Amino acid sequence: MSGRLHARGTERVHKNVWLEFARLAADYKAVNLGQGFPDFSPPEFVQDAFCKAVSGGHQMHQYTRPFGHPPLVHILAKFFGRIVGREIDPLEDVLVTVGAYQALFCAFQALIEEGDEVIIVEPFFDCYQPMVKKAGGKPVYVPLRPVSGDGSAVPSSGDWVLSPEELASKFTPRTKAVVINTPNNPLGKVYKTEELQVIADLCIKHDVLCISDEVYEWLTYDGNKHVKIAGLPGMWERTVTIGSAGKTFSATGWKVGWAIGSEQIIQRLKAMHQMSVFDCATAAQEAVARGFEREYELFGTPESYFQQLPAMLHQKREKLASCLGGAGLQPVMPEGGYFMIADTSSVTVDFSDFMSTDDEPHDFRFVKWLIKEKGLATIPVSAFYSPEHRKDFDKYIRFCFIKEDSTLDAADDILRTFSQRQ
Ligand code: IK2
Repeated sequence: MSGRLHARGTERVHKNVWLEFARLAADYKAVNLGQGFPDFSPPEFVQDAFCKAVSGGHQMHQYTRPFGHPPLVHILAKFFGRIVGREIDPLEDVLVTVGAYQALFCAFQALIEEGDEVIIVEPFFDCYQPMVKKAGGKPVYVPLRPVSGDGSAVPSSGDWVLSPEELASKFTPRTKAVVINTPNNPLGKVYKTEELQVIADLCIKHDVLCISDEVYEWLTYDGNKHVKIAGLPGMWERTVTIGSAGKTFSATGWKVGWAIGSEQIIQRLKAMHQMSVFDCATAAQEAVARGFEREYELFGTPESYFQQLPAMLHQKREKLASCLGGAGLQPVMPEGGYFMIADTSSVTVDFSDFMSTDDEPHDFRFVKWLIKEKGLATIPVSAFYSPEHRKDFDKYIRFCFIKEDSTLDAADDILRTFSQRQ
């Protein structure tokens, strides 16, 4: 096709890890620990709120306020204001989006210009890269690196750290933003205040933005606490914090997300939102608002879903880690989120009969083999890295553990065959 008939940055849309591996998982009817969504229902209080919304009169079936349904922006401002210890203006500082995904899209399109450099910490949720490029920006990558212990302890996502010197070396006069994701997908790392402070100091020193993807903010384990970089001194006015009701209330199909930040930044994102979707689904926003209102009242109590969900996931995390360990796939214990990566090095597989190309990274081949030969779907971790660092991390694959125990048991049955050798 003539170059005049399309725009740059749209050519590789079909090469998407989610499309590819969801299709394979479905074709092979695999036990699915691949894509990150629960295979159980959201809590009853939000389901009830949704039902009430759709049966409660005509307004819930019509457009609501374009930048966010009023009850939702009010409770988000109140909730997050309490966490970061500042007054958040519901009408100016909050934008409701079609999932966190659209919040990310609006942020990159609204804030990044041709030639801007954007520092992305690896591993990263894969859409950051094409979104930055589509906005005309240049992604600059800096990986979290595992610090090796003495081998006695179970590896943890906390062992993966950012070198302050390496990060500092990536800043140039063209740097516009730093993108972080805590708790991290796929690793599960929960950044500590000291680590965020290093990033914050550099953002302030170089006068750059921080885009902080916090969709797994309620899911932390072993006493690890999620910290919002927007709450650190000097960061509110330069940070966009992104969240997801899909991850918060186990309802990924509702596609409700948000961006929170200073009015000066959020008004730019609102412009992109207005040019793209304009308005989000009313009933879903109403249900999410009711969910947050309940959680606001119950915050910190055992009845809170924000306590119950991580408690349930903690058990699932232990279960999966023990299955993986038994199969010789050394897990990296996540401090947060609902994914676990595991090292495939000690499992020897003969790929020669597999429909993979020779230049394909090891983890892609491993996952294809696992789906086709063993009926277990996972995601290759090198998909969360830049081309320059992909090879260094292609021994890992990612498992999702927000699944029914019966699904985890089915995965365990498959993994047990590993210890009996392929
Ligand atoms: N940001 C991160 C870090 C995410 O993980 C997601 C959702 N991705 O989950 C798919 C997977 O990794 O298997 C998003 C943003 C997007 O969130 P939402 O669903 O609210 O658009």
